Amino acid sequence: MTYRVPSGPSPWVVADQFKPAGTVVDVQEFGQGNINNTFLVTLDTATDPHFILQRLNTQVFPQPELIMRNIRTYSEHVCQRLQADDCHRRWEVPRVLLTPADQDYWVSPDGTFWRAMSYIETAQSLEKISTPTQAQEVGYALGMFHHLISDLPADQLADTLAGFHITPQYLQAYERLQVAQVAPSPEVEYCLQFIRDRHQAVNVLEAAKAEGKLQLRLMHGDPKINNILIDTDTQQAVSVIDLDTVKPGLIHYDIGDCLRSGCNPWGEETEQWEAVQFDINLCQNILQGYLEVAQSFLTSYDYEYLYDAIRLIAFELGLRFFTDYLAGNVYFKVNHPDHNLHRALVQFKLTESIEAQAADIQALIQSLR
Ligand code: GN1
Ligand code: MG
Repeated sequence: MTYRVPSGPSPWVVADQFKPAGTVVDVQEFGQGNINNTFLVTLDTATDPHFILQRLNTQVFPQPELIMRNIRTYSEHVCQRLQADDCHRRWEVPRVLLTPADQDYWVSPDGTFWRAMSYIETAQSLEKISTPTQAQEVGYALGMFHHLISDLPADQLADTLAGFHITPQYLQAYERLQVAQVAPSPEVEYCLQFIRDRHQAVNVLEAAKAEGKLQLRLMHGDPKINNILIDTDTQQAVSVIDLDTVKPGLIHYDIGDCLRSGCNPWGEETEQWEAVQFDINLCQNILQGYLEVAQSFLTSYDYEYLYDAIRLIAFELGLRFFTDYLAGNVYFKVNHPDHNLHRALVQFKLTESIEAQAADIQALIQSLR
């Protein structure tokens, strides 16, 4: 992805603030993130030759220091749990790197917010799933992530992004916009109608939460497939990265997000939005991998709302992209002015395909219980 790096200090200068053991020999833009700016830093050392440097988007995350506190609480807990669990598979937790003053972030004189995290070697993320085994591993990774925090009380972490995944609030934000200002086109009309037809159904998870059917737990918040690392030797999942939105929420947001991203073989950035479909076979593999670990802590209400979560989070992301398109692309990074419109169309087509397969997806969930 090519995008504008905002003004501020050079990442080469910032990398030195985290006092790495060696000399910085390379800094490259890294990953596909839509919000923060991420760099891979290379050092001239034999051990730990890389680390991840990120400039956090403080428009989106107004209290980034709370994010760092959450990540540290999360990783301390998970590292202890991994030792106690005597896990037989490789599982890695990204570590926060500190400055010489023992700070978990560095703020530049002009106010930009930076942090550094360890880089997990011999592992890579996927942009698209191409085999059933990869799908199973993606599901396992999310299950393992939820398992490892299932005994950390939700109130131990701060809410660092108010309203995140609260679908009715995204709908309200959309409705507040002056949609009349946008140039009419068949694609825009399709999105407007798509949202009009579904605005009644956005409350399903929040209502279940309010009724006490779904519990507030800790979640990842963004477990799309490129935030899951697969070991390049064993092809097994070894980590879930991008911990910015680890905070109280519903695990259904995570399950929905993982499936909307994993079961779209075209990928969320495809130009061929009209072709996009939800692959129910991949859904089966992901859910099997997930339930291998998660079965032990899911309630029967949790199962009851799985289908709704899959449909809703795809729709919600489409709504978020379309709202940002209408608002002038102020939240998600874009390569061109219609980028968020195209992304919205992809998610809406995916939602349509999920809805068309509702009975089969429900039957699949039933068969896995
Ligand atoms: C954003 O920044 P990134 O790419 O990790 C967004 C997610 C979306 C995702 C879609 C904080 O994640 O909610 O699902 O884009 N993160 C935030 O690719 O809004
Ligand atoms: Mg993210």
